[in-house]
Amino acid sequence: VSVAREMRAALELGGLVPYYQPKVSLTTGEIVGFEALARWQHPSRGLLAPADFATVFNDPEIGIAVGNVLARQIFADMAGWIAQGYDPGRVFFNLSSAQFAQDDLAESLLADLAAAGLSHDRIGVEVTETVLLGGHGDRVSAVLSALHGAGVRVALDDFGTGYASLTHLKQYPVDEIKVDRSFVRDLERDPNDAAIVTAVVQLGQSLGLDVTAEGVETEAQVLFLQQQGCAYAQGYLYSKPMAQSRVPWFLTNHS
Ligand code: G
Ligand code: G
Ligand code: MN
Ligand code: NA
Repeated sequence: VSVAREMRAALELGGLVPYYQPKVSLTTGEIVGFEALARWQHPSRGLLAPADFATVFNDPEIGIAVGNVLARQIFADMAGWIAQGYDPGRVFFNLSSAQFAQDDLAESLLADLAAAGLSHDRIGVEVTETVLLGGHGDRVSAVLSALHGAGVRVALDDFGTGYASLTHLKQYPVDEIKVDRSFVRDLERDPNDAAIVTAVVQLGQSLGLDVTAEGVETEAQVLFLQQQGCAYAQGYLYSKPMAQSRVPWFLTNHS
């Protein structure tokens, strides 16, 4: 059985679900939102992370459906939390290059958001440079401009690991950059990583972009990032990605 075929069944049965990793303000310590990350509750292999099924995101046959099913689930989860009196902040999710084959991607996401009763400032999208360089160049620009213009924030993911980063910051309506966790991991030991993180934070400040550090695992990393003026952090120090049902608990108990 091909992964794509198994995934088609999972989409119908609700086996593909978003998990949520909190994003924390490095100035106030408050939770400002979450990143949604796909997980597959596989009938025989257990809970799978994207490393085990990432090909489906870019499958031309089902990549669009995968993205739309996940987005609708994220909006439903958010509407549920809000109805229960919890404020999840702004929730970001990842867009794959296959999704940009959908010519009404921006309108479709905004319509799903409206159907869930959520305003545009509740969400953000993350794209990697690989997505920007993917096969749908003009549409990527148009879609991101439409979303950005509607109040959806646009984050450039895995920043520093791809090509032509600086050009992309001019060419696309980017609101935020996410420092890849490969630079954060060794920043206490590797002066080159520390220098790169410092430079990216300064670049963000100069261009008026928010900067989020990914993969934060230690208090020493937090201290360094705070000293540099990095605004936000995500990582295991705060929480691994969690199931939808745990988010209200996390929002209540995070101090
Ligand atoms: O959750 P995890 O840390 O294992 O994610 C691994 C990678 O998979 C990340 O780089 C992330 O960008 C990607 N990913 C996770 N969820 C999604 C998704 O819903 N859509 C796309 N396109 N990529 C995702
Ligand atoms: O590329 P993207 O940022 O979308 O994916 C984030 C990936 O990194 C997810 O697979 C997530 O599970 C993982 N991740 C998140 N926080 C940490 C962390 O603090 N340490 C490590 N090693 N991985 C992390
Ligand atoms: Mn991401
Ligand atoms: Na990343």
